[in-house]
Amino acid sequence: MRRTLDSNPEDLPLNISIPAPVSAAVGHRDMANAIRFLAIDAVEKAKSGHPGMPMGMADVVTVLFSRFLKFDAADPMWPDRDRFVLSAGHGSMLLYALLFLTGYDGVTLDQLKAFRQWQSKTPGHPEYGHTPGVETTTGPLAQGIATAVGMALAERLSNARFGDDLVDHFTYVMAGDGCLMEGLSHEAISLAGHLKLNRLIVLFDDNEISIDGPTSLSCSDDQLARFAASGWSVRRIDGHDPEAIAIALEEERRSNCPSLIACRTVIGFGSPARQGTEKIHGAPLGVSEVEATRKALQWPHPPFEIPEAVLTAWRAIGARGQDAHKAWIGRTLKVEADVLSRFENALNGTLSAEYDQALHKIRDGFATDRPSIATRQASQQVIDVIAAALPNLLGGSADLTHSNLTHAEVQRPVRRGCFNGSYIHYGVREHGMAAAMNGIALHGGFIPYGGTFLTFADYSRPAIRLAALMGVRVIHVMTHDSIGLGEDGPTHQPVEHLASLRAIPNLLVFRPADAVETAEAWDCALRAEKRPSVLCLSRQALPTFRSPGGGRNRVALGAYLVIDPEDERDVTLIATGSEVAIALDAARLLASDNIRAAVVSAPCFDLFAEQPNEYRSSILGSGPRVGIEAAIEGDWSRWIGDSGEFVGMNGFGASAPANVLYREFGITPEAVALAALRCISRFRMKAFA
Ligand SMILES: Cc1ncc(C[n+]2csc(CCOP(=O)(O)OP(=O)(O)O)c2C)c(N)n1
Repeated sequence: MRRTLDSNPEDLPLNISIPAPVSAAVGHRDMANAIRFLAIDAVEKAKSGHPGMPMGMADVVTVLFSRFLKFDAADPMWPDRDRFVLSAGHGSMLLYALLFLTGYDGVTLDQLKAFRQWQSKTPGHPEYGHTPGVETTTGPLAQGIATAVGMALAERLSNARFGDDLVDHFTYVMAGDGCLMEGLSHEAISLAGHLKLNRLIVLFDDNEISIDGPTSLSCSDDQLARFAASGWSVRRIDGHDPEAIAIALEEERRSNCPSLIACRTVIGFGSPARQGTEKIHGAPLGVSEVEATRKALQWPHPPFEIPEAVLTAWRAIGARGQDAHKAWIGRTLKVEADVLSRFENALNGTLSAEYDQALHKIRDGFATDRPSIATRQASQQVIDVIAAALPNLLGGSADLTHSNLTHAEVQRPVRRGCFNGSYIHYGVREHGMAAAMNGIALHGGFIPYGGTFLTFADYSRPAIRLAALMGVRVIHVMTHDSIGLGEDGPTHQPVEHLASLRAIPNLLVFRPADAVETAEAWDCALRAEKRPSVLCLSRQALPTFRSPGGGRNRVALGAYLVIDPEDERDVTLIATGSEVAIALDAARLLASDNIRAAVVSAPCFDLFAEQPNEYRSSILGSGPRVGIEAAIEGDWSRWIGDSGEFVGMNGFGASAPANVLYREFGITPEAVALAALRCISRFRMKAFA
């Protein structure tokens, strides 16, 4: 697998021909310098940013975009385009310069001049959905490479379903030393190598510099050996030699496994005083050094001025893919109507009519049968029926399939060379799984879900946060959601996780209380096209309290009344998940003392917060309130107010059977009833005062 080829043309197999440079009129040097100086000038104007990486990698991306990348700047969302992921997101000006030069709509010279400014299309780091041509949000190092693994996997999965005519593209990643130092990169590299994702090519900006100085300060890894050990095809080239870059790309595109091309570059290439040092990583060059760099690189043009011939050549590159694009459209017209409609439905993430029926049927079945099962088991039953109705549902787990209960009967495993399966064994790689799911969702064609224990949400949190920031539909199935998991003890018992996940904007955190709510939570998550979701599910069995009738999805309201005393209520008990049953028992205890308690199930704080004020007030009531959740209090005061009480955890859990833990930590119907009485009396005292 390991190659020592130094990109000597004589080493090439005879049948390989390398695409020629696109423009005969303009040389490679000027094409690459256009990128360098747009980056230099934009950083200079913004007085902040990272010029070093774009200056160093300009030669590599010039060759990639001009001779290899399949794209059509006029249609950034063409499904069969190659993906280009800038994992080293701090070098965002590299990408913005390319998008401007190749002619992406809206990425104008004025936008480059507004680099890093309020509401510009050129924010500090690339943001998906904000700038056309940006395939994923990057900046947190290694997220890009790990997301790209998901994209490359989605490409193979789609290809297996729809064939070469519709799906046949590469995913290119530009990653730096920082990306490869991050632990996440290991999970990503390992998974990609295992699955032999041969359409994935990583261009490593092998400049041996990071912020603190030479990478030798902190890292001695032999990156080529490391990737090779994970089953990658690897090589090192001179990243400033266009022909070496072209040969490497051409060869690696034919590899039967993922490829790493370590491009030995000089950071800040062309800056006489700073190149090759950390000084050029993340600071403007300054007027005199910019001048010196212009001279050194023979680029006499004023800031932001691209000579017409150079711009024309770059624009031709932006249009180079139009023929391939047209040919692809032609092929789509030739495929059978039902294949095309399946393809379109997959790309649009459509929920089929069969899905609607299946979901309603199982939800109503739960309401009628009222099973006493764990919500993870209810989820398993939901997945079983919806997977059969949703061909674009893509399951998986980080090696906890049998605990998360995430595998549907109809799902066959995805394996290397066998991509028509729909269940991914992500291995013990929670972070890699979460990032790959982002890539799968961004690529399109699938709705990914993946399982782990809720306590390990911490391992995947950075990728979950990015999913929320990007607004992509990925579904995290996180089971064993409280001390209710019992004997595994405090390492496995989440206490702060609900609060910390709820703190992420644009993330839906569901904690269903019974089988019916579990089905409804799945429905909400699947319909949330622009938001990720976390389904927090119990290990232990919970009674079903919802009854048949009323087709309305109550979970979609975020919170609703389970017990609604007909007259005035004395107190409102608000609970989530497994604690709703405790609240219901507490209400019964209070009723025996003639205290009228309303019980609210609040499976999703985020959705409840979005309801109109009147609805929220009608649910919460105007009297005293008690919140119950086997977790730390977090921002429960939002719902219970200053005079409310919270019954939950104050610290970590412990190892014991669940019922013992609930008793010892005081999360019982009796404790809730007492808290309610205290609240009521405080409330009345206040009223009299
Ligand atoms: C997870 C994460 N940690 C830290 C940073 C801050 N940071 C941005 S770039 C960088 C150094 C990256 O070095 P390298 O990849 O070699 O980039 P180069 O210096 O070659 O541009 C760091 C630490 C970050 N963006 N993401």
